[in-house]
Amino acid sequence: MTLRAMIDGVPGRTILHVDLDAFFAAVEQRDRPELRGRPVIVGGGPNDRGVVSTASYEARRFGVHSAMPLRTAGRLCPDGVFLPVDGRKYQAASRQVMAILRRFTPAVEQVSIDEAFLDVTGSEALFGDGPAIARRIKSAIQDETGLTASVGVATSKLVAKVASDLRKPDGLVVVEPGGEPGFLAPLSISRLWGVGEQTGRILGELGVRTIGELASIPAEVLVRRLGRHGAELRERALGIDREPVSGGEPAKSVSHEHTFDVDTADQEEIERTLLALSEGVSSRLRTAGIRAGTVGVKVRDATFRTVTRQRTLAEPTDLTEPIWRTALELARPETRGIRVRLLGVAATNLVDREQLGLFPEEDPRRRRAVQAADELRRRFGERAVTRARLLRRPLPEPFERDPRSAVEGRRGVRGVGQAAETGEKERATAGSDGRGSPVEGVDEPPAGEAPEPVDGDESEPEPERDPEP
Ligand code: TTP
Ligand code: MG
Ligand code: MG
Repeated sequence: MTLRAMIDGVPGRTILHVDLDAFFAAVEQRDRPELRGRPVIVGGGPNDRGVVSTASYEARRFGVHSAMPLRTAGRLCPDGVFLPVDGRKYQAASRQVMAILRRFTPAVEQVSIDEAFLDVTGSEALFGDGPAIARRIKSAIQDETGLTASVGVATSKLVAKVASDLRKPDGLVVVEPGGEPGFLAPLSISRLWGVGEQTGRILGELGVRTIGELASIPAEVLVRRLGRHGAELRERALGIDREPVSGGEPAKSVSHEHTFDVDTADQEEIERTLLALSEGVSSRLRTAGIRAGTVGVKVRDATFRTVTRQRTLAEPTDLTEPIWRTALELARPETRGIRVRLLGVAATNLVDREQLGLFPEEDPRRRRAVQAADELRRRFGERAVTRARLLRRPLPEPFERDPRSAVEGRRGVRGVGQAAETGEKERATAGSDGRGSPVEGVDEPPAGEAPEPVDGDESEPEPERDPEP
């Protein structure tokens, strides 16, 4: 197939990639005008042990960049203004920006706290062509949030992303249809998706440094050295990427629910069940590489009166303990003195992996212990590693669970993918949650929503975009 034919095979799309400039630092400079024009480094103090989350463009001139140890940044830029991470403030700014983007198309795929793809193919009649929409978006973001964004406009996500990164800050780069291979050719292969350390090394051995050089290598050679990945890379080097902008929202909640075989007023049973549900939720969060900013509970009593409560955490988490603690605090006032039919725990306000590298609270030993537990679950299955240790034992204090400790009632546990609503009391339709055996004793998902898989260990993690071969 000729290149032209391959490109013609993709119906013409107009895709934007929008990425905020020096995001965390820009929010700080916006809120404290005395910091504008100064080197600002977000992540902690210059003597702290963590790493830099981001640096303002003024600080980047000193060689400071994301993921660099703060102490190195302190040496490189001793007059820099070092600030702690204020995740809540950045989340609020991020939400504001994403809302602006959704005014231009419903097809907004947020890929991290400060960036998103937009498919504006259908919006052009309303708002003008791709470059016009990009300009409108940039000025709306500037006017309404005081932040600057860089935007790439192209026919694919791949090329739009490369383009948005090319003239930062405050950039606007438009790649005309058909101009993709020429646009990419002089750029370093490190700008392509799927070129990590290993692939980069192999390509280096082939003498390939630029995307143009990559495109000129015969496909057979690339396939011999890199397998199927080699063929994909070559397509990418030519600017071919058919991946759609996923219009829908990313997963909004992870939740597990349990319907008791017999309504219960036993606080200990209720609290243990909340632990099991919290563990299921946290395990799923870890599998997906996300954390929850908000925890909710659902309590349904014997008369089908349903109460939901939710609370935002001080810091997003994917650990059982803080989820369980919050669930207990929320559920206790609602379960006191009533017979409980159903309990649910939901994690909402989800933040993604890219944001996770950043929050410096991480204790690496604890993280390793949790990962070991997850690994055991994956290898042996939930039930093989979780025996009935908790059963008929006093309820332990909240803690991050030992991988071998038990979660009882697992088989009745199932999520319905439903976010908790703040403080709302609703009356459910009687009979909507018929019960029986643990497996059948599961709530019907609301119409149109698929039930989530039983237990975290059975849900496969999303494949990485471009696993190294
Ligand atoms: P980026 O968009 O990668 O970086 P940036 O917005 O700071 O700068 P640029 O102008 O180059 O886009 O990441 C967005 C935010 O995510 C960033 O402001 C801080 C956070 N972050 C980290 O905390 N650690 C990291 O290693 C990276 C890459 C980002
Ligand atoms: Mg950015
Ligand atoms: Mg970004």
